[in-house]
Amino acid sequence: MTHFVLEKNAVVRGLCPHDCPDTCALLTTVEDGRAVKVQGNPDHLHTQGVLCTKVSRYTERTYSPQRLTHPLKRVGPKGLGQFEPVTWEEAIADIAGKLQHIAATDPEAILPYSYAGTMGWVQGESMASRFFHQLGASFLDRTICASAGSEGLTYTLGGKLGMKTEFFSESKLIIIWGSNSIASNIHFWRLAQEAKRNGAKLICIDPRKSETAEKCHVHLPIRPGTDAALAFAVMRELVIHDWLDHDYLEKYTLGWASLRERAMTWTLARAAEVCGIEESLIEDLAKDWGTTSQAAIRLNYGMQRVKGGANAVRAVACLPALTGAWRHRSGGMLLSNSSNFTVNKADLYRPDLLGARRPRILNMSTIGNELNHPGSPAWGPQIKAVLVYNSNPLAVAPNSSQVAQGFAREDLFTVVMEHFQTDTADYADYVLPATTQLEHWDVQGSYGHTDLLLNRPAIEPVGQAKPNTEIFRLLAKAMHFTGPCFTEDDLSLCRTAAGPQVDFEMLLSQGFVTMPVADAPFATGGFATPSGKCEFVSDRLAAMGLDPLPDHVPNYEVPVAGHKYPLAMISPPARNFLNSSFVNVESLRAIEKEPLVEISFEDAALRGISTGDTVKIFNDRGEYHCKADVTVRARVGVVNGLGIWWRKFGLNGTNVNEVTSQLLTDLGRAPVFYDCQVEVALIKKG
Ligand SMILES: Nc1nc2c(c(=O)[nH]1)N[C@H]1C(S)=C(S)[C@@H](COP(=O)(O)OP(=O)(O)OC[C@H]3O[C@@H](n4cnc5c(=O)[nH]c(N)nc54)[C@H](O)[C@@H]3O)O[C@H]1N2
Ligand SMILES: Nc1nc2c(c(=O)[nH]1)N[C@H]1C(S)=C(S)[C@@H](COP(=O)(O)OP(=O)(O)OC[C@H]3O[C@@H](n4cnc5c(=O)[nH]c(N)nc54)[C@H](O)[C@@H]3O)O[C@H]1N2
Ligand code: SF4
Ligand SMILES: [Mo]
Repeated sequence: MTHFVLEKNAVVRGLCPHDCPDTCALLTTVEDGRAVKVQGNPDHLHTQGVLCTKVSRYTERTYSPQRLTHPLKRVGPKGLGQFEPVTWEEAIADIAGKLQHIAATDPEAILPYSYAGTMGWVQGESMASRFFHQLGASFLDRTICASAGSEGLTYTLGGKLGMKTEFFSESKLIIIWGSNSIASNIHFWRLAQEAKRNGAKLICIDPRKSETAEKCHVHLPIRPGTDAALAFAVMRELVIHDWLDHDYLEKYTLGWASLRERAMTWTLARAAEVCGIEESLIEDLAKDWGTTSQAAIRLNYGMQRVKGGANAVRAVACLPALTGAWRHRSGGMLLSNSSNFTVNKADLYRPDLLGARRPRILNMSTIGNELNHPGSPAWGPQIKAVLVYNSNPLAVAPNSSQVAQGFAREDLFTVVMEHFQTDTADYADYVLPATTQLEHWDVQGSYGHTDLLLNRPAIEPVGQAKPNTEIFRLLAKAMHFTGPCFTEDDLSLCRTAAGPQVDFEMLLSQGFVTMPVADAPFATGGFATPSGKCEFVSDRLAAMGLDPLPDHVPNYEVPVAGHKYPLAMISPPARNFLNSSFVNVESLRAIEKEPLVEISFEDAALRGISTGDTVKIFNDRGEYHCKADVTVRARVGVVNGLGIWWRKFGLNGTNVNEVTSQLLTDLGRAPVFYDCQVEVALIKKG
């Protein structure tokens, strides 16, 4: 283990590991071995000394009386959360024995399940990957958040690349597209405010009149899943008014003639009908985009959680090339910057441990189906064991009744590594207490900016908690996996992850380093696509038998007059939660109060619903009870079921994912959380 002595009194440099584009630099004040304060590092450009409300309460979360402090073994029925404490030795020996027994028949019956509870490269997939590679377990396709948009972006721009976030402060037009920045990207909102003070116009495109939408100059409340239609109508306007940068189009793009042809079919009237907004809003949007130099789009993942999510991202990603917005450092677009970081995968994950084996890949987004699959020669063995870390699938995966049914299987062996007794932990055979960011080492990049950060432990582990890495080292040892890669300590893993190209000494002393990224990455082309151009048309997609051009792909579930589920439901996050993290932090839950659905005055009146009433949201997949909020935040025909509450805090023991489906996006195999038709009915007044 790391021979590293923690100081009893210190201010310790760290990083916020949550799934958030801001990736803040933290300063934790430690007094007498106890963390008393967590603040933003004022020396870090992107943090500017400020944290969101959630993480400012980090000590409350860390020292919560509900923290898991010792290993637990299930003693009651699955799902009820009845456990007794056991020693680490007993837990590890039993888990290793069970896994060995399953692996003796077929290691692919074992599945890791993890996502972004921590985005750290070390406490994420480092020792864990080595362990599962050696074991030969099934692979997990980590699609639950961003893979549709990421693929769309990658086919068009060549990678998860875009504007440097800091230059949005100089933009003259910012379109916030499918993002509630005030809730989920607060440091970007500060930049947008700065731009606004310097005269920039802010436009928000979002079905919900979010906290962000109401503070922008213009809000386009489009129907969920219609962003590509909007983008095409904008393109057509750009053509008609010749707001195009012909030189840029010619030199740095591929397939303009074909894209133009498709765009010309999207009249204002056609797009207005599909998007459910007035023509003039689209006309004005196009004019602003076409006539403002230094125009920028902050796209975010909210708009790709629908059937056509990847195509929508592709369509929007064409817009900056049409007008040559990329020529300016304060123009272009940003969805994600994560391709600027290169995790040293070969050394960190050690895929070589697989040898000749090529285990099957199972999709985390359809875990409900997968856990209930009996196994078949084509599909492979039935899943017999799941090891969950950094994720809470019972709450976050779609179609939860199926997920719950799967995890309730008596013949399934489930291990959950967690900070808290989550909905998923309630179904575990063993719950293992994990350390938080204040208690372990890590290193990671960001998907919203271009700095790499290091996290030092500030305090000793709370109770008997152990880092994920240590849990996998212990399991590896118990399963007789030998070799130095199974004993590498966490500080060394940080070094391995960062790779040789990073100045690790600077990372150690300063806590962050900036990646070498050009200020205006595509000013003169240089896209990371095979052609080096912005690919409106993709030969790679054509080779896969897919449409080489972006298109408007309608939702799976669309409102049909007279249909029994007439309302579209989106389920963006509540501001004070981060996915299902923080829901159990009492002071934050007190702000969000109760699970609720936002519904328009018109839709509420039709159903006799008033604010504060208890309602049910339902469809053929299930029903979810919550409180109604009759509000202008919801547009007619769309309800907003704010997420992601723990099921056990729900009024009927479910959450919003009870009604979402396991269907997948056009590209990227991602879930379609915001492509979901429901009905809402009154249960109880007041
Ligand atoms: N406070 C807080 N911050 C978070 C998170 C959190 O849970 N809470 N989650 C983190 C994670 S995991 C991620 S991936 C990022 C997500 O970052 P964002 O993608 O910015 O996520 P949201 O804030 O959910 O914003 C999505 C917005 O998209 C809107 N939307 C829904 N459907 C559509 C559509 O079809 N078209 C358009 N144009 N808009 C649509 C929603 O109403 C919502 O306001 O945020 C991260 N930050
Ligand atoms: N309906 C609906 N569903 C959604 C979404 C939506 O908008 N609507 N958003 C989706 C998105 S964008 C995402 S990213 C997923 C998020 O899904 P997840 O990544 O599963 O996110 P969380 O719900 O925050 O769960 C993370 C868990 O990891 C734990 N954890 C944190 N750090 C550590 C650690 O160091 N070690 C261990 N062992 N555990 C740790 C936390 O305590 C927490 O319980 O949810 C998706 N689900
Ligand atoms: S959740 Fe986001 S905004 Fe909040 S501290 Fe972490 S990185 Fe910063
Ligand atoms: Mo996410």
